[in-house]
Amino acid sequence: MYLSTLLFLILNFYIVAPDCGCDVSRTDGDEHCDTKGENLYTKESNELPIEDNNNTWYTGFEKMVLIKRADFEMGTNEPVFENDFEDPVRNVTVGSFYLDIYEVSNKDFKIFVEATGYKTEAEVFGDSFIFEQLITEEERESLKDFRAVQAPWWVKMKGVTWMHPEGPESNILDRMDHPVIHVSWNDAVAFCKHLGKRLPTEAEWEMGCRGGLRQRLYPWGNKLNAKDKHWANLWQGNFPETNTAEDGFMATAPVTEFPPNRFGLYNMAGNVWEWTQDTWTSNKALRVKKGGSYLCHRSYCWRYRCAARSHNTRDTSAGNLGFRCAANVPYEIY
Ligand SMILES: *[C@@H]1O[C@H](CO)[C@@H](O)[C@H](O)[C@H]1NC(C)=O
Ligand SMILES: *[C@@H]1O[C@H](CO)[C@@H](O)[C@H](O)[C@H]1NC(C)=O
Ligand SMILES: [Ca+2]
Ligand SMILES: [Ca+2]
Repeated sequence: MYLSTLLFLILNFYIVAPDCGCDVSRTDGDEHCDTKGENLYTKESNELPIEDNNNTWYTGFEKMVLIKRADFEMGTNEPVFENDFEDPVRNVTVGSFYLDIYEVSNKDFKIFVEATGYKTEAEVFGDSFIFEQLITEEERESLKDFRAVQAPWWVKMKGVTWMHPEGPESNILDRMDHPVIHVSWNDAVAFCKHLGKRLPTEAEWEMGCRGGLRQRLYPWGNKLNAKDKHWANLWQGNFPETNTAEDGFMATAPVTEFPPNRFGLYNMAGNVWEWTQDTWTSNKALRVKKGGSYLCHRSYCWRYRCAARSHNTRDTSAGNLGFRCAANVPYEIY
């Protein structure tokens, strides 16, 4: 009796324990079982003090936060995507800099365009990439020859621009506070430059994302849905068929949504991918983007981790790719 109970427990452990539903079916939409790194989660570790990283508002730039010079551990020793060069963990020293607390919004971008007459690359080229579920069946059918080979849910559509994110008939009037999308790396650089700012380096971006926490998966810690809440605008459901939008958003969310991290930064993970200055590790023609987007689901794009990274060419634009700016700190306050 005793032995059989013990056997039962052991068998059950070996059969059941490795299978929390993540390994067998990674598309079942169960986002609650992040096995990798979850063991690191404790309340205390998610409440580490941010030494030497006091949030201070700088009056020279609106809505930016000062991130003070510090070392931080960049990357991960548990890379999820080997080809993304996420590993290893290494100490990187980042000098003091300012970072926008929000992704650049449509409203911000409109002010820039009105002041400068700037034309984005999507406007110049006449098209941009859009996620197929955001357009009609007829549009999808007519565009079937314009799909991205490795990601057939992306279609290149004519007339898609930051002002018309789902084609000429669409507009942004009811989402001026959402992140600007369909902007290329070159567009992002031009915007930041106009304000006396610049794109963050990848190290700056990742330091901001981590918000003073050491080696956590996300800006808020290791649990995706800590306290049974949604902390970022991601994808819930089976990608790419079903978006249940449990987090409240099918596509982009206002840049002010979801709780900020300890540095006061919003939507570092999710909502839209964000361009950085850096060139890609194995191809200098590509630029690094960080943070994942509202289309990211653990099953195929677990890239809303701070260590995760991806890339695009400098002239690429898409419906899930935006940016925020950084700025240098004047020497007096170093
Ligand atoms: C951060 O703020 C605390 C409390 O206000 C202060 O004691 C500390 O000196 C500050 N640290 C830095 C680096 O400014
Ligand atoms: C980074 O530096 C800290 C402080 O010196 C140290 O404790 C830690 O082990 C270092 N991490 C790595 C990956 O070298
Ligand atoms: Ca969502
Ligand atoms: Ca983001």
